[in-house]
Amino acid sequence: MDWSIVGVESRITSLSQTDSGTLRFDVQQKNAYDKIQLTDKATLAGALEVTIAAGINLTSGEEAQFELLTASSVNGKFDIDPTHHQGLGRFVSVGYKTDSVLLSVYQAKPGDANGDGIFNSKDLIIVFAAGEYEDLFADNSDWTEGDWNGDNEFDSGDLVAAFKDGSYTSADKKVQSVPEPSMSYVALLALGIFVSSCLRRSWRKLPACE
Ligand SMILES: [Ca+2]
Ligand SMILES: [Ca+2]
Ligand SMILES: [Ca+2]
Ligand SMILES: [Ca+2]
Repeated sequence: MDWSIVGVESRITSLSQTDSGTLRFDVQQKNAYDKIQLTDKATLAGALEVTIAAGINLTSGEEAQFELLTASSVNGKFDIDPTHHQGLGRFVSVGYKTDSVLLSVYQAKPGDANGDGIFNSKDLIIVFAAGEYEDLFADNSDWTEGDWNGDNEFDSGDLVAAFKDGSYTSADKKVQSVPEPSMSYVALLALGIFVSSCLRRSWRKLPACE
């Protein structure tokens, strides 16, 4: 199924997708996107493709949800769905409910490398493990590898941008009210720069920091 313009498809009552089938949706704006409304059941098995227009500008930390499909019941899942990082901190995921399929588009805050809604030590571990901090290769880092200011490099400018944003938390999971940071911005920035300079020392075979 494919539409050149966005719209609601409600002429069909049920849907049975095969393994080789592909459902394509366009998301043009927060309130303008393709949707399938079924009165009977939906069976999913193939691929889901979603084209999201650049024009749906989300602010930092904002999540938009799109109800792509509603049915009396949703059985199965797509074999292939667009759950991934799309670039520049935009994370897309697909959620399945008993009677609907939801697409979530989330604009992560600087520092939130894995797009789980919080910036914590896990994100720092992820980006330093990627090993691209001030490396010798040009334009080789994306958001999940520490580039939080969009210049395709992971360097001190990204740590500054992330800690300045002030969303760092010691919490392990996203909670409704984000707790106050347990350390000050300055202390965390110093820690980040210390860690990164240690990593660079060990990379350059200089004595590592004790
Ligand atoms: Ca995170
Ligand atoms: Ca680089
Ligand atoms: Ca990379
Ligand atoms: Ca950068």
